[in-house]
Amino acid sequence: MPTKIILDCDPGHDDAIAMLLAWGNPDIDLVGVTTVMGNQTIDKVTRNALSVARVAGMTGVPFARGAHRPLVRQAEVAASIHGASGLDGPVLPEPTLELDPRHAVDFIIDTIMGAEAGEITLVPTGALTNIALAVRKEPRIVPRVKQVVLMGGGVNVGNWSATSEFNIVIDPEAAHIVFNEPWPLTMVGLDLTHEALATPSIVAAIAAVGTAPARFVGELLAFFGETYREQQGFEHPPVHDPCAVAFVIDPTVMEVTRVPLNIELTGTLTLGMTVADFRAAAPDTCTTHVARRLDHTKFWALVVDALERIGDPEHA
Ligand SMILES: [Ca+2]
Repeated sequence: MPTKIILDCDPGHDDAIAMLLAWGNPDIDLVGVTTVMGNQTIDKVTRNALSVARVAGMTGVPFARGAHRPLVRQAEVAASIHGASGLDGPVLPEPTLELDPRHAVDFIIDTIMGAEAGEITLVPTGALTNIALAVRKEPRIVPRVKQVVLMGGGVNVGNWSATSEFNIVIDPEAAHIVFNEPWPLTMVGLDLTHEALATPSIVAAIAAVGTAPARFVGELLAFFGETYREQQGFEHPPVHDPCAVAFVIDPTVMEVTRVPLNIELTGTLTLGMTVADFRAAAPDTCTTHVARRLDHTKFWALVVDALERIGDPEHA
């Protein structure tokens, strides 16, 4: 049985690749895509998600628009990494899918409450605003969720500040809510995703697929690679978000350690830091996990395989 996931995202170059991986992989049943502001405004990332849906030929998947700003703080976008559109590089096709009329928060609640307990996995690859709001509006979702596998944070590594990762630091209060609920939670953070580099051989393997969606990914990686070189000093770009999807598909694609995790809300230098307590064995009550050590070959093989399965939907 494929795993049912809701992908809560802010496309975003790596979010777009996460969508393609989730759609193309046969072990994932993508039951919904929800959007949250982050890499760009909610209008832009929602439109981007629908454009990616068209590129991938996605049908039968509801898309719901979510939070337009963080819980407490002003919205902050990552135009320096993702461009003015949030998905600069390729031509973005006009969306053909209609949005679900519900707010993402209501979509998430309805989907979890309407499914069997333990059926739905949440895969957030943006700020945790929608998930936090859903928990506060309907706390009964918590024991019904199979697990939360999120891209965000990092133990001793940041990208938006010295200590903090973008998805967490733009809405740390939301992250605090999500990390403190007693559901199984795996943080696929920068410790792991900085190993998911799109090296020239990976770019070549994607190009060799030879389809329009693969060319789209190639154009995304070209832009993302350039901004990551200029802004973050990376030779090849780390492709964060599909790592979280890959973990749901195949947990052996990375190593995961159970450890207490919490979010710094008051630090003057460390706001939004994901603090891991490695001092002793994790207590039995601990439900948080951190991912480290990616199987690079296995991960990228999943991405290429998904693109091969998606094929050329516009020309099918
Ligand atoms: Ca993202």
